[in-house]
Amino acid sequence: MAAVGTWSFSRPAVERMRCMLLAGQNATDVVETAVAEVEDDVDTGRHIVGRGGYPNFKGVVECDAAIMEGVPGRFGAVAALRGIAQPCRVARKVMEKSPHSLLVGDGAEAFAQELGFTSEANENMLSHHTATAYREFLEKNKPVAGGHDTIGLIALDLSGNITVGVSTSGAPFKSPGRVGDSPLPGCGLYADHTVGAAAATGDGDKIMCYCPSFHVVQLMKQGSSPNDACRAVLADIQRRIGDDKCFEIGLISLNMKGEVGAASSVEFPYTFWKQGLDSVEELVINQQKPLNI
Ligand code: SD4
Repeated sequence: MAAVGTWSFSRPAVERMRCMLLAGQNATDVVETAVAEVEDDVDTGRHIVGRGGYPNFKGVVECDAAIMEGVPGRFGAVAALRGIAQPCRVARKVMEKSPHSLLVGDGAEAFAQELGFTSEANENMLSHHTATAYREFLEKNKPVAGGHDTIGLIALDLSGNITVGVSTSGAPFKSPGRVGDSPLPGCGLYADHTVGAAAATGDGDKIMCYCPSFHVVQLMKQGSSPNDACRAVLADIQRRIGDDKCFEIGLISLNMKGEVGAASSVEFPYTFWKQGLDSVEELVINQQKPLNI
């Protein structure tokens, strides 16, 4: 059993996953529940996840979320979804109840409503902070400083099931309809029950050009440790585009032995727990210099 999450703010979510895994719960329930709690809370995953996320440039919060099990073909996602506080739960329903794998915009919202989710007014999706930030953006064209806070969580349960989930409100003040890497399989997340799983966070418009989560899992399949796989994928991107031009990307991974790995082009804290540890731990990856491998 093991659990890992992106950024420092994932600590309570990883703690939640630890408790659920120790209680024998299934990896998908664990990931869905932990992601959904972050989504619905305006103060956790501040400003970039679910309720309380930054809106698009029209002032509307639009969320991307996905869930993928290690079992072949088990993937569901939603993108540019409005008015639903827990998009990851809708993504799971797409995986389980829809003949499709990815639903977007109005179609995703209609699907959620059919399954009993409540659509909320946009003002309920904004927090005091994000509503103020949006007004400042309109009045002074003031961009948001920093703030990459997509939640990515991976869980490996007692029975050896692995599941990865991601959720984000995406780039602050993005174009309406903009979709990032998070709901795209291979880009924001990937899982293969023979190997392990990976998730990405950072500049999704760039990340999606490199399928880094798929690449990490493929390297693990060829024998790399989770850490080496993440580092090699980042090094490959840096080599291809030039180290000084590398965009923001953080990667986490977990293999079926419960080993955790990460790499990042920026300072990147991540949190994890594995069987044998008494509590959730946090490690900080410092910006990875290009590797000659
Ligand atoms: C996106 N990758 O939509 C997401 C944003 C993110 O931490 O990861 N922020 O581009």
